[in-house]
Amino acid sequence: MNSSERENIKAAYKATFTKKIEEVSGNCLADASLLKQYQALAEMVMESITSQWAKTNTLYNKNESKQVYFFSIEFLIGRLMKSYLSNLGVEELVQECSAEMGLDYEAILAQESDPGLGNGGLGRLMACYLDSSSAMGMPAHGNGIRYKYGLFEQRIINGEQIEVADNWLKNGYPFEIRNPDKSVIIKYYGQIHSENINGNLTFVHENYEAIMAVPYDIPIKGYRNETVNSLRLWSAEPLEAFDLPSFNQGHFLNAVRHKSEAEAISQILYPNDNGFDGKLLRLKQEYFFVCAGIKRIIVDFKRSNNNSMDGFSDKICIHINDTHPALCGPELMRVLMDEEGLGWEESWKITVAAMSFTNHTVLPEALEKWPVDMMKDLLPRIYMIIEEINRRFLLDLDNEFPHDLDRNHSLSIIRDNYVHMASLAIVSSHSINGVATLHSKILREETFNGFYQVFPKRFYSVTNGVSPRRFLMNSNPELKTLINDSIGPDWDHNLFDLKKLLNYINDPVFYQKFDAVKLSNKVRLANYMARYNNVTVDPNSIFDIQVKRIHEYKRQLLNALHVLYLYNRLKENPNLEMAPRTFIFAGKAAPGYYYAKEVIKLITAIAELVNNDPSLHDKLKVVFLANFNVSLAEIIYPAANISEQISTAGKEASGTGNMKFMMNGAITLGTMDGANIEILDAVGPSNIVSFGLSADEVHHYQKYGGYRSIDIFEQDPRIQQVLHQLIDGTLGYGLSFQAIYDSLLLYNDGYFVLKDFNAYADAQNQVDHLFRNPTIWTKMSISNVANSGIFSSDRSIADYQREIWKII
Ligand code: CJB
Repeated sequence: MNSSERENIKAAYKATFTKKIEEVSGNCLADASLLKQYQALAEMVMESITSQWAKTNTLYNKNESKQVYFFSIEFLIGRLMKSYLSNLGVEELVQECSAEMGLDYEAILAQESDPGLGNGGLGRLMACYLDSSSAMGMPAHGNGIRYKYGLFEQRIINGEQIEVADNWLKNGYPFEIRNPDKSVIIKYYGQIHSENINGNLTFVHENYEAIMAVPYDIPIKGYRNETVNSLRLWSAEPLEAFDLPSFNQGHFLNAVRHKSEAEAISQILYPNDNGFDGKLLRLKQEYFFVCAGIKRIIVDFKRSNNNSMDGFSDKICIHINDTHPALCGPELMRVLMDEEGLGWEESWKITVAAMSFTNHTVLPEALEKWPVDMMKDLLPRIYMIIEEINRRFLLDLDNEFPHDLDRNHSLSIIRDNYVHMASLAIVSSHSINGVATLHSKILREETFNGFYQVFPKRFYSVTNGVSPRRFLMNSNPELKTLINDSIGPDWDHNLFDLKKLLNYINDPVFYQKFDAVKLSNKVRLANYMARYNNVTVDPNSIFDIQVKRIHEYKRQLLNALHVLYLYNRLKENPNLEMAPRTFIFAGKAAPGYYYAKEVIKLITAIAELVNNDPSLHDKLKVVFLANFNVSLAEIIYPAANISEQISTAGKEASGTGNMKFMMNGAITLGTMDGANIEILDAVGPSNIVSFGLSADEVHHYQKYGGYRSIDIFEQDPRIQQVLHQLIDGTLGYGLSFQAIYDSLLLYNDGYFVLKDFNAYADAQNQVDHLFRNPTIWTKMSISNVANSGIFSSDRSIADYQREIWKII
C-alpha cells in the first residue's frame, strides 16, 4: 500500500468512526464519552467481522470438515478488542487515527469489561485454544455458560480479601449476538415412564420443569486469516417470563418467581478453582449447557446431512474439558436413542467415537461426584442411562477380569451412592489426556491406573500451551517489535522461529535493547503499583512474581515465609549484599476457603511490615495486587524477572502462567512439577532455577510416611524464628496466623512447605547471584524467550488435531 492509499484509508476510517459515534451516542465526537468511543469502535469491529463469520459458517454448514466443540463450564476470554484489531491487521491504523483525532486509544480500550467467566487456568486454557484454532483455520467452537456475574471482583481492605459482584454486562457487551431462534428447552425433574409405541420401547418424560437456554454467540476471529469460529454461551431464561394466571389471581410474587428460578441457572460462576462443593445449582448448570450444546450440534449436523445422523462421529468431536461437562456422554446417548430412534449399541459406538476428555487435576477434593439421589431426582432419564452405561461397563469388566470384585467396585461409575464423573467421562470417551507429561504419567500410574489397565490405548498426553498473540505480541508490543526487527516478522505464524533469537545470544547491542524492553515493562508495572497500591518500587530491583489462584498446593506460603526470612536477614545485617527485590503477589481465594484467605492476610501483613521499615533501605518490597484477572495479567507477565512456580511436586497438573512468564523472558524458579519440567527441557538446566522434592519423593512420603515437620522445625533456627513471627505480634498488633502455624506443625505440613524451605532459600540465593551478573541474566532471559515456541497453544492444538481428534 502506498502512502496516498493509506491516507485514503485513514480518512475513510475517521469519517466512519465519527458517524458511528453519532449513531451510538446521539452526540458529535467532541461530546462523546470514552464509553461511547469504545462502543463505536466495537460496532465497527463487529461490522468488519460478521461477513467473514457468515462465510465461515456457510463453509462449515457444507459439512465437509470435522468440527470440534469444546464443552467447558469456563471460558476466561479476557478483553477482546485488541485481539480483534490485531487479528484484522488494523491495530496500527486505529492507533494512528485515534492519535490524530486527539483520542486516547488505550483509554478507549480500557472501557471494555473483562469477562471473568472462569476461575483460572482451566478457563483461560479454553480461551487460548479457541484463539489458536481460529489462527490455524481449524473449525473449533466453544460451548459454555453466559454467567450474568463472572468471578467476583477482589478488593483488599485492611489486608483482607473482600468479594464484590462482577457485573460485567452492566454497559452491555458489544461482541455477542443473541440468537433466540436457536434456543433449546431444558427439562429437569419429573418422571420417566416407558411406552410401547409401534413396537418400540419409548421413554417419556413427564411433569418436568422446563427452562429455556438462549445462545449468545461471540465471534473468534483468526489471526490475519478468513476464519471466524464461534464461542456459544448459553443464558437461562423462563419459557414464559410471566405467569399470567398467577398474576390475575393476585399472586404477584408467584408470577415472577419462576422467572428468577430459571435465571438463577446462569446467574453466577461458582468461584472454586480446583475444588468441588456439590451444590444442586451447579449440577443444573452442568446439564444446562451440555443439553443445549448437544441439541444444537445435532440440529446443525442433520440440516447439512440430509436429515441423517450417518457419519456423525466422523464429522463431530465433542471435547469434554474436565468433568463438568461429563454429562455429554449420557446426554448424547439420550438424544440418539430417545429422539433419533437409534438402538443402544449404535448410539454407544457413536458416543464413544465422538467424545474425548481432558483431565486437569489430580487433587482428590476437585474430583466431582454427585449424590445418586440428587442426580436421579434432577435428571431422571440421564440417571437411567448412566446406570445402564455402568451396568454394561461392569459386565465387560467382569468378562475381562472375572471375579475381580475389588476392581469392579473401584471402577464402577456409580459407587457408594455417588456418580463419579471422571469415571463416567473415561468410560464414554475414546481418548483421555493429561495436560503435561508428568500429569499424564500420574493419571496412568496412579489416579486412573485402574482404567488405564482396562483401556491402555485411550490414554494420551498433550502439554498445555498459551496464545502467543495475547501473551506476547499484544501484551508486550515492545518485545514484539524488537523480535521483528531482529529475526523478521514470520515468527508470528510459527513460534518455534523464536529460536532464531539464539543468534543474538552473545550480541551486546541486542542485550541492551532487550534489557531496555524489560525495564520499560517494569516501569509500566511500577507505575501501576504506585497508583493502585501506593507503593514505590525500584524498577531496577528483581521483579519476583507469583500470580495465580491462592491455594495451599501452589504454596504462596513458602514464598511468603521466605520473604519473612529475608527480612530477618536484612534486619540482622543491614549491609547484606543482595540485589534489591520486589516480591509481587496476586490471586483470588475462593470465598469459602478460609486458609487461602489467611494466606492473603499474611502476605499483606508482611507487605506492611517490610514496606514501612526504612532500615531496609528499599532492598525489599512486597506488593499484593488486588483483583488478578486477564487484563492485569497482561501487564504483569512482561515485567517479570522471576516466575515463581513452586507447587508441591505432583500437584500442579501443568500450569500455564509459567509459560506466559517464560515467553516474556522471566526465569522460572520452580519445582519439578507440571509443565515446569518441560520448561527445563526446553531451556536447559542453566536457564532455570529448580529446587525441591520430586513428585516421586512427595508420593513416597504421602504413601509411606516418614516426614515429620516438627523435626525440621527443631533443627532449623531460621524456620523457628519465622514461624514464631506468625503468632507473636510481629506482623501487627493482635494479628496471629495460628491456623497457618498449626497447619505447618500440628498437622504435619501436608504440602511440604518446611521440607522444601531450605532448598527454596538456596535457590533464591542462586537467583540473587545470577541477577547480579547482568550478562548471564540477560542471556538466560533471551534463552527463555527463544525456547518458548513449544508452549504456543498453536502447538497444543496441532497435537490435539493429530493425536486426539484425528484431523490431519
Ligand atoms: N485447573 O484451573 C483449574 N481449575 C480446576 O478446577 C482444575 C484444574 C488448572 O487447569 C490448568 C489448565 O489445564 C492447569 O494448567 C493447572 O495446572 C490446573 O490447576
